[in-house]
Amino acid sequence: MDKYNPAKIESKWQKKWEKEGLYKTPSKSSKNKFYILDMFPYPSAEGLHVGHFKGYTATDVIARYLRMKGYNVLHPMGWDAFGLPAENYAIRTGVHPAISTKRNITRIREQMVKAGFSYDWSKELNTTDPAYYRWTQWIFLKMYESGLAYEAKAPINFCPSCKTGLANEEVVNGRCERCGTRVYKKEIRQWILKITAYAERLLRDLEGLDWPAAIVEMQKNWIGRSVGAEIEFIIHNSKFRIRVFTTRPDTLFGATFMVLAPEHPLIWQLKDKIANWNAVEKYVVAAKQKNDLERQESKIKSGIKLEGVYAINPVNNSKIPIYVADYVLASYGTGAIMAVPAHDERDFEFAKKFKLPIVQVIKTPNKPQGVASFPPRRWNAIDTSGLTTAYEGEGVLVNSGQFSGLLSEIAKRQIIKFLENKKLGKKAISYRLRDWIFSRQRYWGEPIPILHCAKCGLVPLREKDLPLKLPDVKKYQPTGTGESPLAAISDWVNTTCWKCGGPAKRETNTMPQWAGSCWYYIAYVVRSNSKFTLQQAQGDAEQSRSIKMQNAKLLDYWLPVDWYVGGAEHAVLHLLYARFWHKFLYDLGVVTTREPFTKLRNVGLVLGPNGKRMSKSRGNVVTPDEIIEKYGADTLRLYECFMGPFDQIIAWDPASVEGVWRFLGRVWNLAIKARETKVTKATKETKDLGIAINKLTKKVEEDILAMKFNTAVAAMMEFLNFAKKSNRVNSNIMKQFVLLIVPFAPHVTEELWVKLGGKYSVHSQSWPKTIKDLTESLEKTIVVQVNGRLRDKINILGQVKDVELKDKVLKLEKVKKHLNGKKVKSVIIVPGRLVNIVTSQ
Ligand code: ANZ
Ligand code: ZN
Repeated sequence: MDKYNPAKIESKWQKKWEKEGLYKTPSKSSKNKFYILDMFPYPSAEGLHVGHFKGYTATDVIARYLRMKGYNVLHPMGWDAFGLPAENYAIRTGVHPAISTKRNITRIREQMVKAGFSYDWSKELNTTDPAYYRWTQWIFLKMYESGLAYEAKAPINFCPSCKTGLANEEVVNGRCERCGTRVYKKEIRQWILKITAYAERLLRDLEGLDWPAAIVEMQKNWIGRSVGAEIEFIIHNSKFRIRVFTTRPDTLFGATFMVLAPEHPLIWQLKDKIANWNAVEKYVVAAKQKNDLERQESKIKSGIKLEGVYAINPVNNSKIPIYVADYVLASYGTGAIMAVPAHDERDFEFAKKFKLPIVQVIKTPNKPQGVASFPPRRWNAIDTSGLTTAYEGEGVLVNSGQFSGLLSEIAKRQIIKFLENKKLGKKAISYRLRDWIFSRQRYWGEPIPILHCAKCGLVPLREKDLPLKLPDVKKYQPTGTGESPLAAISDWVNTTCWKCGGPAKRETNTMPQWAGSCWYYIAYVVRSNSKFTLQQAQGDAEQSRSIKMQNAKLLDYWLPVDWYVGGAEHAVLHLLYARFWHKFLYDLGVVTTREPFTKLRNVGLVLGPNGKRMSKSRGNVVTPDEIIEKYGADTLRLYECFMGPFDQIIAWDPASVEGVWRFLGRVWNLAIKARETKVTKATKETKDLGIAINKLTKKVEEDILAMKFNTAVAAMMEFLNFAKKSNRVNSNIMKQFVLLIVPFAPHVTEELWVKLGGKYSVHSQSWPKTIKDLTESLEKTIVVQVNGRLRDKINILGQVKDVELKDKVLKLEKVKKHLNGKKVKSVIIVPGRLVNIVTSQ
């Protein structure tokens, strides 16, 4: 008997699909569009494992389903190929990153093709391709023009092992995200992107997104918007003031001292007034060695008093001491605080250690909180004196002069008004988000298209000078001096300034690994052949306008990405950076949507068969190759779907793979049998089958859209068991069953579809409608008469249109014979039963 043999069918169909461009997305179409996107992978030397394929299978199922539903689906793939691993490999082996990257890409692309993913490979892109990074550089230049890219010497997180600076987002628990080494602060010249200029929009626009709540929450916290006040404290007997940011202006009467971050410039400005300068300087230098996390986490607060200087509390004119302590961060707010030990835990600890006064100014009100009235009512406080820890809640003000008795909510507003009148304060909003450190002292990244000219200063390259290509180097070793290996290539570094013609040097820092992924989803849309175009300003004006128009239309049609799928680890890195660039491109008028990704779903981790995270060193990596080799791609895909809820962490289970494989074999056998099965009479059994396939159609559809692939597959298995028990599965029912499996197992279904008499390709078929009239699913014998006399019989599957039936009947040999050249006057059709041809006599 004809047996299921994936090896015999899978590559055959893959080749045919590829040759015919079956999955090419027409860029122009009257259909509704759907853009479904995977986070593109880094082409690592190890290739991809079955964990990566879980997400790719999911999007492929959805893409295939939506094509069947009549959408024009964009489902592209590319390579996020700049980054440290290729460079580190080059350092070890001397193989140029471009070469190793290319090799890895070839291998991974092959893995994907073998899995039958329906990517439109004509749109494939690679972030290290100069034709691509030309536009990454272009966007950078536009940011520079807009004042959003700036150069600064700043203390940044530096990884001593990778010998490069890192963005805040790349530091996880005080360690380098990539290699786990403890980072420290190092002052180096940097390129920085002003992501903070978009803080408010990045926060606000999270509202409308269909994203996992956890990711939205992480972005919110990362942006960290706090509403409060900026308050100025005059330094007694000096022209200087200390500006602080506080979320609790209502506690101002309890501010009994002030603290400056060790990096605060005021410390140096006050040098002459500070009696204990030597000790202060020593403290300041030592504090800089710690990273932010160490500073914030340490339980025992260190610090030093600035002897001889005092600040004046603007509400009560009391003189309060000033300290330098490293629990205050230079990079948040204003880098200085008013310390309110009674109501802030960190200040409380500090005050206890340095024996500073703790004045309670907030207490629990004796009436429920939150009822505002005008004029404000005064409340009594419940007595809670004798604090053993800080009371951090809001409440009613005590010991606060004319503000005593007010609730925090109202007192905040009134104290701000009071300060405004004295020109010593105002309402303020502070963000935790910091500007994005955008330069890396490494080789394998996009060169930053800027010149340093002795005469003109910073000179951006002109658009026509792009792309600025990465030159070849011999040594990839990072220098560790804060300069990238590019600095050693003098004939690349030394150039002439296009503005003045004088000597200039190229910027030798490169862009971080995240740059290329900030706009790749746009690049898929504007790609034609090997070119990309965002806005073409050069050349013939007429032509440039038309390209612009064409692009605008494409971008308008395709964006935003409707559905984006990838790992959750990018919550505040890629997903925040890409939103930032998108908003910038929106402001430039390149894109017309505010957000890049409407719907986002995270794929759950796949663990090795032993329940541990897959890794080479643990030896528990399962590759798609070995599964495809043994069972075929359809089994791999179906198992990726079947293994469990999409977003959950699940261990690979070889026994279950086996089960899925057997299921496909049974589907095959049932289809072969169905070809031979004629069902002519409606019975209870056929009726039940009809009901079951209808139910299944609905279930699979709903489950695909809800990413409950596992329950969809389980329902298919159930249906199969039910169908197998009956001898009534004909090719019509079977074809519908096959159609439901198409998105999951595209190869075997193509083969069975053709075997069942379907028209190639099954991937051009529509998703089946649920069968309305159950008799539709039956094979019917139709009596053919000529002038009322029985001449022939034909078998018809499902519903056939009258014209087609008429056509078919008139072509029958026996009918032709009895017509005998006479003219057909009319054709009478009794649906599902009879056709009578009436001739003129
Ligand atoms: C006085 C005060 C009284 C504060 C009180 C809190 C409670 P969020 O909510 O995270 O924005 N702060 C401000 N700048 C700081 C810095 N550079 N390093 C460390 N701490 C800093 O936090 C705002 C609060 O964090 C501010 O409000 C300030 O302490 C502190 F009962 O000011 B508060
Ligand atoms: Zn110049």
